[in-house]
Amino acid sequence: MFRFLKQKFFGQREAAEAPPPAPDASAAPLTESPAAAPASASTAKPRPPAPPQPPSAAPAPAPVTPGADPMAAPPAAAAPPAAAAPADAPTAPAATRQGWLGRLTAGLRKTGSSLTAVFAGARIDEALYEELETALLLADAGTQATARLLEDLRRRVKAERATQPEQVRALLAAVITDWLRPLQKPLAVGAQPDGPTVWMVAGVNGAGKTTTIGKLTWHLAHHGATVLLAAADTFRAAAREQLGVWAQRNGVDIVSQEGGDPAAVAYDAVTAGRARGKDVVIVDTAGRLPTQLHLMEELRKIKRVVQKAEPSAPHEVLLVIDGNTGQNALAQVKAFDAALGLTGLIVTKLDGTAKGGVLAAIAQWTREQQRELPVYFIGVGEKLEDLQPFDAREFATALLG
Ligand SMILES: Nc1nc2c(ncn2[C@@H]2O[C@H](COP(=O)(O)OP(=O)(O)OP(=O)(O)O)[C@@H](O)[C@H]2O)c(=O)[nH]1
Ligand SMILES: [Mg+2]
Repeated sequence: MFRFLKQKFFGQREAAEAPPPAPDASAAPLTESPAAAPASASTAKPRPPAPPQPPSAAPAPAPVTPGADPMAAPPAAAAPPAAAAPADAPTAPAATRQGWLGRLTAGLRKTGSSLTAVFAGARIDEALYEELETALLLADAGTQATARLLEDLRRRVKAERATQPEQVRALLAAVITDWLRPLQKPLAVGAQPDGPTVWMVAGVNGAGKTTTIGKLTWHLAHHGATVLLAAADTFRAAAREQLGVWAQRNGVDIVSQEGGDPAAVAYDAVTAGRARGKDVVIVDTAGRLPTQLHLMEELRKIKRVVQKAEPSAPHEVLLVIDGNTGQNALAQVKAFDAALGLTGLIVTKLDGTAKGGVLAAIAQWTREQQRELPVYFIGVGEKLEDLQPFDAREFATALLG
């Protein structure tokens, strides 16, 4: 899920396999009333996360409660990771992963079934490619990505001498996997020698920013990372309270301020994060449309001020996109990137009516720009385990079966 780069995390795999900090946290839907949180808590510590194991700890003797940790790997038969290598946080156990994939598959079914329907009893002819073109365009893949995908498919069909539509379907899954693979990358924690890793999170209203931050915080805390949240959405009390609920639920610090300047909150948070020795500071920002120029300017200011607090920060500028936004998602990527210089994306709500093809369009855009813009996570629901790292092959499989 994450790529931990600091020495303190090496050997954290055992800690990550311990039961989660709160027994109900893994399954709790995010419908908790924001009113349950203190309005402007500076520190919320009712439920401290599981204490990290010392780096040299032997494999945890405590039994792993099946299903208790959505992110823990199955008990490892393999040796612990080498002390000198960066620690990749384990992925979910097979059962959880399966459930999550099921939700992704169900979410993408509309697109998937229209793509797979093309292969039902079809012959491999021009009509098949035309139908595939229509299905990909309807899935929001965009004209250029669609053309490139079909070009690659034709090439592979020829090279493989495929004669059955089923073979073409498998080849299309491989084509889509390869197309999306450049978007796949773990999110790094601790790349800089000292001070916290700072992530700034932006997006349009209701995209899922705060919820995603809450989920990320839980997963980070669960892997032994200390987190501080910055409620740089200072306009709405409900926004602060919503983040406060997450801070409380995860037992992490939050810097929040009634009214006031979002950039000042972000500055305070980064400074406090360093002073308190936190591993990660996550800055939540208010939703905004790229057309609201003064609000986009405010985002730029938050970024500048974060840089003042810590010259190497923000280490990630993440855009959260609602997967249901279709082609407009690409417009959002371009606009927020122009304003902020994005380093990564998180696509939420792929359990809804999202068609999924927009990831192909984003992959096309990153190729055109000759740059890297990973989709670090995708969200397929409101539970903690519904946020998972993006995996190109899984995604293509969910689309095409
Ligand atoms: N179905 C589904 N709902 C989600 C997902 N992620 C977030 N949500 C829901 O989307 C709604 C909006 O989420 P927020 O996290 O408040 O969105 P936001 O971007 O912080 O919103 P603003 O701060 O108002 O701009 C909430 O009801 C979340 O529970 C997801 O992956 N799937
Ligand atoms: Mg929010």
